[in-house]
Amino acid sequence: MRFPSEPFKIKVVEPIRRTTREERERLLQEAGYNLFQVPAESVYVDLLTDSGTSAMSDDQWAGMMLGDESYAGSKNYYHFEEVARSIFGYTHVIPTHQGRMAENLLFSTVVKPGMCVPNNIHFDTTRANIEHQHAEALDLVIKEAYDPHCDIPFKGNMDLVRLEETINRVGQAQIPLAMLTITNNSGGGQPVSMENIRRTRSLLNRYGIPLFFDACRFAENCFFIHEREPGYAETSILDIARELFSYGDGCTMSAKKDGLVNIGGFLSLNHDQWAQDITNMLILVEGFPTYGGLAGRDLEAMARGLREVLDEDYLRFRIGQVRYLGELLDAAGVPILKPIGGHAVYLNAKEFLPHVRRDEYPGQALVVALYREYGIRGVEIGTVMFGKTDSASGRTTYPELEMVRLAIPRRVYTNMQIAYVAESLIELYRHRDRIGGLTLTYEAPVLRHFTARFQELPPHRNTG
Ligand code: P61
Repeated sequence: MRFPSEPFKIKVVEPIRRTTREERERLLQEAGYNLFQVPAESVYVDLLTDSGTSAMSDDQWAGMMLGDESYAGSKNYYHFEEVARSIFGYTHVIPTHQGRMAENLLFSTVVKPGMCVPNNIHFDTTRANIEHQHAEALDLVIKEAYDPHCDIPFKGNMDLVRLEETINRVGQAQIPLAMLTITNNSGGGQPVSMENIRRTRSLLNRYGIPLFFDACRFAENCFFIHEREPGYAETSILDIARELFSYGDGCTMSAKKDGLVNIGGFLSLNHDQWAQDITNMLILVEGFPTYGGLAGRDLEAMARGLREVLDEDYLRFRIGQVRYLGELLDAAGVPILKPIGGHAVYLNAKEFLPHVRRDEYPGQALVVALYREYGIRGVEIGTVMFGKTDSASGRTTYPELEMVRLAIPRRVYTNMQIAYVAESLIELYRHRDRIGGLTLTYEAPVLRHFTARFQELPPHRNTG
């Protein structure tokens, strides 16, 4: 089957409300044309994120009823620890309320001012948490990752030549760890191959530098290895995951993605001294080590979710549903990033709206138009999220890619809703010349995309 059907049936439904175009127009104005500021109940299909938006299974909900809310030594922690060890294989398992806290604890413990942390591409919270330590977050993905048309199987791979150059340039003592984000979210949800991971590991070994995974979407990455990498077609997803993590020294995890939960995360690692320092900090800012900012029931749901996500039928459907949307769009000529990612389809906003100048935020303009016309919410992953304006010179640095991400929540939408999204976008693409750009009227100093405000520029301003 090219697009496998759902390997589940629906037991509970949440009604969604249709809104009128006038209502959406008003909401957009009130939100300063920032979709993060629009109430979710006024969104028809919400593709803002796949993070924390999964539908949990009946088994996970049943587990919630078995929550042991003891302050210390909750049985759910031990279950979660056992599951995490059986997949990731690292000695210490430290729960946190979500991914960025795992990042914060790790980096505040091991990263010192002036140091450098290479990654394929850092996600924005990872970058922000490293920069918060006055260190450099360096992106070293292979150059093909920046070509939206280059259709290769492992576009999330690390550029090993540049990694070695970096080590020689800054010195190994200045690199407390290197990271690999699997799949590479900011580069289009693209996987990293086992071979690249193995080679990254052996390069880092030569310099004694630890390797950590940003493991948010590890199961999706493992599925791509299963599907695409020679030698893994007969290997189970669990065994692929075990091999993959065996090349690392630890991982940070937002379980809101491939943990199939609405809240939760963790940090897992082998280094005893780091783990002790991190645990001391955890107690200060998050909670006791056997709950780490979560309820016992959340730990139970996470333990069960981590097992479920490795199911091959589930992953085949999951990756297939994202591919279904991507292929409908591609067949109609809508410009998307190739190949189609694991958790999302990424629209190429530069090609979708060639008449909107870069400094008029084509990605954000597309997000606004998609909501106004069809009630669909996507997220800009481009200049608003990653661009930087220098306050002294007023000059903006632009990221290489200008994208709109349509992230598909796990087990939430039916393929009819996905088809609605495709039809809407195909229609919007036909009328793309009616869409104008935006001007930025407010930005916060960090992670500006959450609270930025915009004004619309008149349509056709740049169409000549
Ligand atoms: C997302 F607009 N991702 O993709 P936390 N690493 C990676 C992530 O994808 C990630 C985190 C770490 C989100 C949520 C999100 O500005 C934004 O559990 C590869 O969210 O703390 C999160 O995990 C952090 C969306 C986060 C954003 C920050 O939609």
